[in-house]
Amino acid sequence: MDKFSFGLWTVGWQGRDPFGDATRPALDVPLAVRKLSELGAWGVTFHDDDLFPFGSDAAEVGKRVTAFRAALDETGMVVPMVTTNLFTHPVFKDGGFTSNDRSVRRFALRKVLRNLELAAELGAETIVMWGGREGSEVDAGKPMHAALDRYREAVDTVAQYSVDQGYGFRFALEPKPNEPRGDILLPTIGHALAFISTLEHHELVGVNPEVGHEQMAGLNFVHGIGQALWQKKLFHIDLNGQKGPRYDQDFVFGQGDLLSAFFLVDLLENGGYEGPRHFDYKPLRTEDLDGVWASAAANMRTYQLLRERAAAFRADPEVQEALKISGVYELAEPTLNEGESITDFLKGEDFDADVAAERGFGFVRLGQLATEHLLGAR
Ligand code: GLT
Ligand code: MN
Ligand code: MN
Ligand code: MN
Repeated sequence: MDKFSFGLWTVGWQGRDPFGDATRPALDVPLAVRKLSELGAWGVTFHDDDLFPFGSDAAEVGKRVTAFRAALDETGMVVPMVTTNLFTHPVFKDGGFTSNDRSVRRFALRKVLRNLELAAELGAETIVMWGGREGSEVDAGKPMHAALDRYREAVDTVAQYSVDQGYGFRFALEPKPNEPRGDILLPTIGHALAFISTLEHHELVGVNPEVGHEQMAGLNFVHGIGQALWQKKLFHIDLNGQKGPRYDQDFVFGQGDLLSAFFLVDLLENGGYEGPRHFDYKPLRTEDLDGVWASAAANMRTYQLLRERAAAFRADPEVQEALKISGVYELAEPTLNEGESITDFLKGEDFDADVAAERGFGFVRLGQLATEHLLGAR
């Protein structure tokens, strides 16, 4: 079975935006679980506040969790990932882990630590941390040195607690360059990977990159995912669609840069990623409830179609020949011979730069073959 999962906040989005009110009613959580299961999803993910309103008492939490569990048991849906909302309540307006207000930082850290128990009870393996409010608009107000110290302190504390309690979680930081803050800390995959290398528990922490977030920064998502995989840090992924550097569009997967989505699926399927195919999108504000379910199904359908197209691309003998001409197999060979000494290497060899410069790499043909497979023309 495909490991397709959805955040409860995705289909549950009511269409409220900075300019307009909700266009859809609130969605009942157990109903969303049943509906997603019917459509072929394998799992659901959530923020604490998606399941029970901020500030709920123990009785309310118990009631909501019981109803949620009943829907999970009935459908066989799993909860592979859980995350904590440190962005909606006004108390987090200057951040959670990195708020300049120390009392807010202590509250935020407790909120995350307390959410771990529920995540463990529900069998989650991954904890996502999206620091949407960790950032600033005024550079003088958020010195990076102190803010990153506090960020590191928080992530290390949470990871340590998971170790102490024997939860066995892995943590995935989700980068985003901006929105809702003018600038967000750990804005790209690269920033997050560099930050992770400074952590006490770096081995437990990876990334949860989102298609649209890297594209908002004008970056190549496929390359970012390629590097995260290479560093064995792709712990989770948020799939959606985005049309270039502008506001966070959260379109259905594929309904943005489709060619990039094709190469992404090719990479996920062949590059050793075994985690959930998690959709973090927003059903358009123009849609009614039928449109919400149609959009959820569209994410999964597009992923499957792209996987089929990518497999056909890989299996095509003409593609294999084009890959050879382009030097793709050659790139996998180490540049030095096995055991070759640098001194020997420096002696040089027959090489004519002008002759080597005549080589055409044939990348356009390769790109065209991909486009034709994507279009179903081959
Ligand atoms: C929020 C954000 C997403 C994150 C979610 C996890 S919450 O909707 O826009 O990109 O993945 O906290
Ligand atoms: Mn996301
Ligand atoms: Mn987004
Ligand atoms: Mn989002």
